Amino acid sequence: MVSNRVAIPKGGRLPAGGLAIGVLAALKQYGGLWFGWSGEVTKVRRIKPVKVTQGNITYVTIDLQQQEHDQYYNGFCNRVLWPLFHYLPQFMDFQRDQWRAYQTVNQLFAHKLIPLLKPDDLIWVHDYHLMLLAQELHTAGVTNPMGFFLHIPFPAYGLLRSMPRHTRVLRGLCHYDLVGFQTGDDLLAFRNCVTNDLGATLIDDHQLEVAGRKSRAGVFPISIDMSTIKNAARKSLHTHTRERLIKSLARRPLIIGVDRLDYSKGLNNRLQAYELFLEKYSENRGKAVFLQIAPQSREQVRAYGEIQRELEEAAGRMNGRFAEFDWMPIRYLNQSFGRTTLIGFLRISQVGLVTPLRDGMNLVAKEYVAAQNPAAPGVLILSSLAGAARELDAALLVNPFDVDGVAEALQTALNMPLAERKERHTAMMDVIRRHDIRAWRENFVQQLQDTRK
Ligand code: ADQ
Repeated sequence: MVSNRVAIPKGGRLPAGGLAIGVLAALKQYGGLWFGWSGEVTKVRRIKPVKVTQGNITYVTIDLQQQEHDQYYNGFCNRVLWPLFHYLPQFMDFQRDQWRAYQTVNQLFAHKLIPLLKPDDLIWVHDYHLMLLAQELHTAGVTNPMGFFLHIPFPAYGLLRSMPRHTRVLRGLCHYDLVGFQTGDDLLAFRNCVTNDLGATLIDDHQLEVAGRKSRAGVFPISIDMSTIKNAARKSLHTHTRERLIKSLARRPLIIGVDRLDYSKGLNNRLQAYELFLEKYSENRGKAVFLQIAPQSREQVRAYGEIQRELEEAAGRMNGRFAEFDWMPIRYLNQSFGRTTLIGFLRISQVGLVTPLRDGMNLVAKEYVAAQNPAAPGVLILSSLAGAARELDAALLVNPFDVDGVAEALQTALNMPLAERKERHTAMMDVIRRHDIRAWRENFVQQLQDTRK
């Protein structure tokens, strides 16, 4: 496995990020090597990568230098690719130096990875940071099968064209033997882009050819490890944090949101919707409690600092406006929690509020469903613009830009009869059980192996 950042678990704690959680769950199954950035930014890079083995996984990491970190990671990755691929071009800020750094770091990864490769290795690369890696490895003569999985959405051609160097990125992607997406929409957009931009020939629904090189492209919706969530939910029943939260609620219904603090997660619109909900359905004042957990991420990118300030203001204003001496409408936390605690919080919430403006998949939506007590499940309110909505269509689907619609959905969710809650929950559990993290990994690896033929 290769990804920008390698997340070595420390004391049972994982970083708050879907990629790390998905990759780790998949690696644990059969073991393997995970290569990428250590998270350290140094003046002078250590010559030898650092190697750590835990159980059946070996983690090999390299450091980035300050300029690479600024221009590749904070620059081209998070100021260009991330906003554009999430259909939010207003946050895009392209600079040529950043593109050059993106190329250089992809080369660096190739260069450091090559000595670690064995002839029969399958190479599975993750996410938008490393779209040129296969090309670099090919240039260096590596012939192992190479697969790529995009964790975020793939934009429509009309939008992708607004990104300078998009043709180079598309060409880079076509060097992979297999390119995987979260949903059919992403795959369709990709096929459309490569035919329009590179003149690719579509051989069939899954194969394409560019400049004499054949690749496969398919849909592999990422999922969760159901047994891990179920165990965490069971363990959480005996935790002190759960008791404290229940006590603090004093039988009031809990609405929960759990997201990395990111403008793509629609937190501003979500807070507005909750405020409107309290305004319109005043019987919920003094009752409903909204717990929004949003650990900070990418603090060095300006847009993230701005959204953080906006959210603090919105939460403060709402509490100032509606709070009573013994009730606060919103509890807004920038903290990360251990898995058991977090899953325990999801389990006791009557409503899971997941309303990104765009999301590749959104694992929190699936975790919320899996964490519920089947005898009295809560209701998932889910953005129709999250990849997860393609599978979890038994959730209450909302458009996150329609603030009135989200406020209405909150009212519907809190008043939904038990029979309907159970019916929706069962339907969603059936999907998650059939397509869990194991299915994601096995389908991808099987298809990557098939490309050897
Ligand atoms: P993310 O954008 O990080 O992932 P998501 O899929 O929701 O989004 O995953 C977040 C993960 O971090 C979840 O497992 C969640 O439980 C955990 N988490 C969030 N906040 C936490 C907190 N405060 N404490 C502890 N854990 C926390 C990217 C894409 C998604 C895609 C995933 C996987 O943006 O669309 O679903 O990769 O492909």
